[in-house]
Amino acid sequence: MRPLTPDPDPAPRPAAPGPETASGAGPVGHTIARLDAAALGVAASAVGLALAEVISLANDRVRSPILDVGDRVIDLVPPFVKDLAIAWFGTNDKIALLVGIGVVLTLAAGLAGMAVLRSGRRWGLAVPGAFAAVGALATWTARVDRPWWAALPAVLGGATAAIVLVVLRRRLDAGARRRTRTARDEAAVLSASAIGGRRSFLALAATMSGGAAVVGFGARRVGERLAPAADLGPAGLPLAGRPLPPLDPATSLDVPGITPLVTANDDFYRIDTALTVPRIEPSTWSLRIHGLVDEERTFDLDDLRELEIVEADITMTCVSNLVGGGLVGHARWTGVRLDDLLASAGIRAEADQIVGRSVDGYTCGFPTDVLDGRDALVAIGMNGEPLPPAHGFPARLVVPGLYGYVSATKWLSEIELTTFDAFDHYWVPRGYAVEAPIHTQSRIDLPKTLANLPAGPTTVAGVAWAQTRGIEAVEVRVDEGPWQAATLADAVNDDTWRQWAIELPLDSGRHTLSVRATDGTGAVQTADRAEPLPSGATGRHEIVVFVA
Ligand SMILES: Nc1nc2c(c(=O)[nH]1)N[C@H]1C(S)=C(S)[C@@H](COP(=O)(O)O)O[C@H]1N2
Ligand SMILES: [Mo]
Repeated sequence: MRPLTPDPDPAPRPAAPGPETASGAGPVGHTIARLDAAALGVAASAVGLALAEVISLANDRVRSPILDVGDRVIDLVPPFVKDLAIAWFGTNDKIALLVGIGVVLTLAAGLAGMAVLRSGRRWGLAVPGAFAAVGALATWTARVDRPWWAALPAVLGGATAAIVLVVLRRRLDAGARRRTRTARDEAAVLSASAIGGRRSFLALAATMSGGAAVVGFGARRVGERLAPAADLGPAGLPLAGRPLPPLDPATSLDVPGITPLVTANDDFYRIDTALTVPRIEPSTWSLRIHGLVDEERTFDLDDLRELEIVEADITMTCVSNLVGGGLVGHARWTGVRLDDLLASAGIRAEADQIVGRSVDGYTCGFPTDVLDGRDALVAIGMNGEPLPPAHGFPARLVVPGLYGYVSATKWLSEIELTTFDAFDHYWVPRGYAVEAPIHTQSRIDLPKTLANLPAGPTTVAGVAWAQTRGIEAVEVRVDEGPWQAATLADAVNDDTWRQWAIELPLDSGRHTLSVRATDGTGAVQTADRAEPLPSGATGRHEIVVFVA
């Protein structure tokens, strides 16, 4: 409801044009003016931002200021904030960021509108000017080089917002003058025409904001539609020269509800710094291998097809995975061996770091030591399909035994041979470790934590991983009882997680179940707790259950 309190000071005020008039019309006029001003700010900003989205459809080098500001926020937040965001929102962290930006923008636009009303027109224009400047700066400071005109959407959007602000404010001023005139005829601020004028202003502002939102979101949808298809063309995903046999059934346990050995592409966790998934036209894609090499090489997809295509079963893990968390998944990858590719360029003796760079400027970096015969791949297929866009189409790195942030560059565009002295990969200046081998970990997936169970035998099951070392044993204990050996599914290889299960008799009461794994070197998973930052979480997964 609109505040209908009578004005306690109905004395007529001098009619002076400008902001003072609107905000000086007594408490009622004052409230009205503030809301009008906020609506003015929001409408002008919405129109400017929507225009920016439309212009950014022109081509993929002209950038959306909102998305670029989001990208810079991702680059600038301290890593603990990133870990918190992942902990709170999981893979929805990007949606949370966009919603956050939307809320901040709306508040800023509303406050800006109010500031415009209080100060002169010139100051008011500083607000869209600042929006445009922040957007342009975000575009120009991207991780990849951008032409100056990449920021045109921000600049033109800002200019449009400024124009809308001026025009709407004229309208608002006219309305305010009308109201003050009626106030002079006493019955005042609440006269039908004043409210009517106000209503029509608010309706106009709301219509503009709503229309702009539809256009802006519509432009994004159109942009997604225009994106090149993640399709390897009529030839499809090449088949491996010597395909791997289908997985032996003995590598999976017959336990209902156990985490499947192979993670479906749609269920595979996704972690990256890309607010919008980079979409790459496969016919224009190429991979450049350069730096400390004997001969620089460039491969397009057809060139890769000419090389020996291989398959490998590799479990990937994110350094941000909490003990017991879900940022781990397993796939059968198709691609070319990294050692083959690099051998074709010739690695110079000084090189000790292999850097993978993405089309969006993300970098990973890992030691040349991993060229030790393990199945490090430039992958183009995941579980028999081309890589899905979110997982790096058309090509990515996959290196067994290393956390994804140091090894698994998606949307791969360059591999550079360099030294650790000369280059820090993306997460290093943000506090993460330079080198990051995966810790031995085990997870209880059944029963769920805090489950209510009937007394008697209970199946406890899950997965354990120690890529490159393999899993030799998994043990479970109830409360402080003895460690009991779980049954293991057959191992696929040392780079693949292993399912485990055990049936335990549980008596009634509250119990803590703990798990620990032993890797192929005989080392038992540490009980020492560590946070993901800087080199991955450690400690044992424990769950609590209630037995009736
Ligand atoms: N281009 C790019 N590649 C990237 C990242 C990224 O932010 N950008 N994140 C890495 C991290 S931290 C992980 S854990 C893996 C996750 O791969 P997935 O999303 O396919 O599971 O990708 C890696 N590759
Ligand atoms: Mo990660």
